[in-house]
Amino acid sequence: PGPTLAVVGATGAVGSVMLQILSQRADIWGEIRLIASPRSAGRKLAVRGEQVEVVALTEEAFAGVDVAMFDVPDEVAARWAPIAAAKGAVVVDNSGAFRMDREVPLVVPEVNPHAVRMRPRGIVANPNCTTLSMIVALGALHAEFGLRSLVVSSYQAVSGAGRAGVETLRRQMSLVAGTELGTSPGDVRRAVGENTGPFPEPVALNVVPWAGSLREDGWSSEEMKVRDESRKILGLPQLPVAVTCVRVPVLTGHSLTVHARFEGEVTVAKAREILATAPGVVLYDDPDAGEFPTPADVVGTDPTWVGRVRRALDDPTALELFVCGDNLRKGAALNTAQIAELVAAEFR
Ligand code: 2RA
Repeated sequence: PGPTLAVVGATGAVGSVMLQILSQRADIWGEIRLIASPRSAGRKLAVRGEQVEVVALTEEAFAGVDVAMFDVPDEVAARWAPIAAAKGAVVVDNSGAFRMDREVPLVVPEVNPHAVRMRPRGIVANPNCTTLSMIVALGALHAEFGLRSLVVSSYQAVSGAGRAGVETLRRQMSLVAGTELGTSPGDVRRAVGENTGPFPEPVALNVVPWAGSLREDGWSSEEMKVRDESRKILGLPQLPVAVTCVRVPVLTGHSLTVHARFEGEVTVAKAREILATAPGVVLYDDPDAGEFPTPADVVGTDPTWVGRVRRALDDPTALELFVCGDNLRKGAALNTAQIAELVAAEFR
């Protein structure tokens, strides 16, 4: 049998997608053990066509586990990932707890697969979904052109904030649907009420220029993640990166506009050739035919979709792109599964 896999956080928004992905990909695993908070223990969840009982997160739950995927909040990962690693599991962690740890590689299999082997703590980190939604396309362009700087704006779906984000948008949409709301200041806010869930403002009929928590000088944690993680994954520690993160009323599918400046002149033809052939990327870009990716069309798919490829009007070294991807799949569960598969290959 193959290596034993543990899925920690199996009942969460990303955990649920993980179980689907594990059921769809080539089955390389022996036992798949589902682990969650004691509250969820005893529930049965489907994986690989079988009902598997969820066990509570305890030290004993990691006995015999070769690879443990973690899809849990930062503080839970910070406490439990080292415990799982001490028990002998290689941890693939999707929280923010270890991403910038020098002794923890931050891996995107299409971009820096070699990094997975350098893991002195026994932990490999999975990037944040916003970084992941663009980095495969950017990595491919960087390999050819050499990236010099990035200016990025995100259009992030509510499922990035977990089940609470999805429930908040659904509830707010039901309150504003079929009304005349959105025509006078504050009418949407009054209609949806005080409780705006994980978001600082109403997200239905709105866009919210904020994701994450407050960091120095007005930056959000999400913006810092996109900058710091992009630098680490691409191996460009000084890369200038300017980011603005925005939440939009989309259930699943993060999008980004990207202004990427390179070492020398670029052409759209070459960029299109790279994007059309890069593993994990789909170029969908025919403005004549009105074709470009949107979250409503890419949700539930695996690739990074790229459209609106243009050369900057005022800078022949820069490209403008619109990038779109499923934040729960490549943005989270799929990349984690791909990393776990790289690790599992070492067991053969
Ligand atoms: C978000 N990227 O979309 C965050 C979650 N990891 O809220």
